[in-house]
Amino acid sequence: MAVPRTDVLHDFVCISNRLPVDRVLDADGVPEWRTSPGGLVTAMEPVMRENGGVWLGWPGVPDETFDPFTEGGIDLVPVTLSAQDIEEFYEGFSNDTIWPLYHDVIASPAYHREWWISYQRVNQRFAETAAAIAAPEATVWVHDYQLQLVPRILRSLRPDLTIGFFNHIPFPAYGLFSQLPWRKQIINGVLGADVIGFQRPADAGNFQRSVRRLMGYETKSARIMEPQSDGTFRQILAKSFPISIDSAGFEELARRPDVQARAAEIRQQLGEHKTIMLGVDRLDYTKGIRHRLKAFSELLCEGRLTVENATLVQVASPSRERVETYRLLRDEIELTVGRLNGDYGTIADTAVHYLHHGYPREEMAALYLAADIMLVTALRDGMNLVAKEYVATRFDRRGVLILSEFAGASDELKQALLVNPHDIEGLKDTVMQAVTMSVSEQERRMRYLRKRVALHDVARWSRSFLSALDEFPALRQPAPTD
Ligand code: GDG
Repeated sequence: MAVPRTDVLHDFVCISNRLPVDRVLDADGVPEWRTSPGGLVTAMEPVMRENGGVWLGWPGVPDETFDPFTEGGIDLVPVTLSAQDIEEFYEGFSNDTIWPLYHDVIASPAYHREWWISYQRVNQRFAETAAAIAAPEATVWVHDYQLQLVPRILRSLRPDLTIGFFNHIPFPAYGLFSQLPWRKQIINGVLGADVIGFQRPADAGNFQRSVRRLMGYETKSARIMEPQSDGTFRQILAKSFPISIDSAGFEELARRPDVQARAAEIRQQLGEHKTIMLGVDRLDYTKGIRHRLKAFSELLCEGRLTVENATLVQVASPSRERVETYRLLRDEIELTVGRLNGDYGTIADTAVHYLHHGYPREEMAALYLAADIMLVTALRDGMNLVAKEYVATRFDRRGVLILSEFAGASDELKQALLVNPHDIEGLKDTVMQAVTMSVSEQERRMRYLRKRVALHDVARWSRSFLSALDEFPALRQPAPTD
């Protein structure tokens, strides 16, 4: 295994809570690293390859310390987290406080002071590690809601660095954000960055409003003016940089003969003549899986769809299984799927094919290719890469994307059938519109969608964020007081 050099400092450092690897046992029971799926990995993998640099994060194994290593061509620097850190910082503050709060309190956020203490401690550790491996005047790109205090700590340790922060999830309206007992500390933590990126303009707007309300700082369009002790202002850029996917890579995957053969096989196994609907989500309450199942079940109940002519494939990849809300959600979804299949299934036809697994990328692409209708019904979602992946895969210009207006992707993918997933009648009508959509309309919509996703890919996303950071030295000159 190649080992990145630790005796050299790095010009580019990417930091996220999780490294993009999992520790698995090989056939002989020997542990090895395997690249893991997920939104952030999908987005950052090509960026890291292009820019070189190191990725710093937790390798997914509690209480174990690992030396830096290289996997899938990316140099990785592991940060150690204890079992207690995982419980309090990760499962607690990150996923049971910030995650539900930032997703419009779809589930109730829990506020615990000991989780907050742990969050501060772990953020300090990440920042100190980054400070130790970054070259003079290096660029550091910090990712996501688990690490909102890192930019400020890093700035105080290493004022020479250029620091970017990207928030992959929504940023809530002030009326919700203001619930957080540590709201000022979080805003101040993020403001340590030079450039702060959000998925949607609305997220950036919400953040700026919180800055004005809580800190009293002035904002001028995308600029935030942070007063300094000498009477000058430090400028911070806070705006939207909508994330995307490796569009060409997805199309290439979809064009592979083995992937196409697999798509044909899936279609054949599910029933050639059926309308195949697909949902692909982490099993998360933000994704609107329950609303989707409700709409589908009512369509079956009303006879607008039958199990002979339609089926729903729901991939629900396991997620955050130690967090209580997620355990309850899983129980609820599985009960609903069981009922639905019991009520409407026959020996020959299954209403819902529920798959609680993670799959290789090839299988995901084959599923996208096999699906007539892709259902993205998130109640709140930063972007939703699945919507973009479906579009990128459909080089045949067939298929219909049903997309929630509460997913960031709806800002760009206007030719999808946009829905409010809370409106079950509206959702049902939209599903029926998709079922009956002519091939020519599918092609017309898909052509627009594909153009957008091809042009605005992940490389463009990272280039625009990194060039905003590159331009920053000029902005760092204190603005005169006027
Ligand atoms: C967060 C934000 C934002 C899923 N199951 C499997 C698998 N996946 C891949 C999908 C997709 C990714 O995981 C999921 O990305 P999403 O964007 O849909 O959602 P989150 O995980 O919640 O991501 C989100 C994103 O960060 C990026 O900024 O868009 O709003 O919540 O790429 O394909 N991949 C494989 N097997 C699976 O079983 N291989």
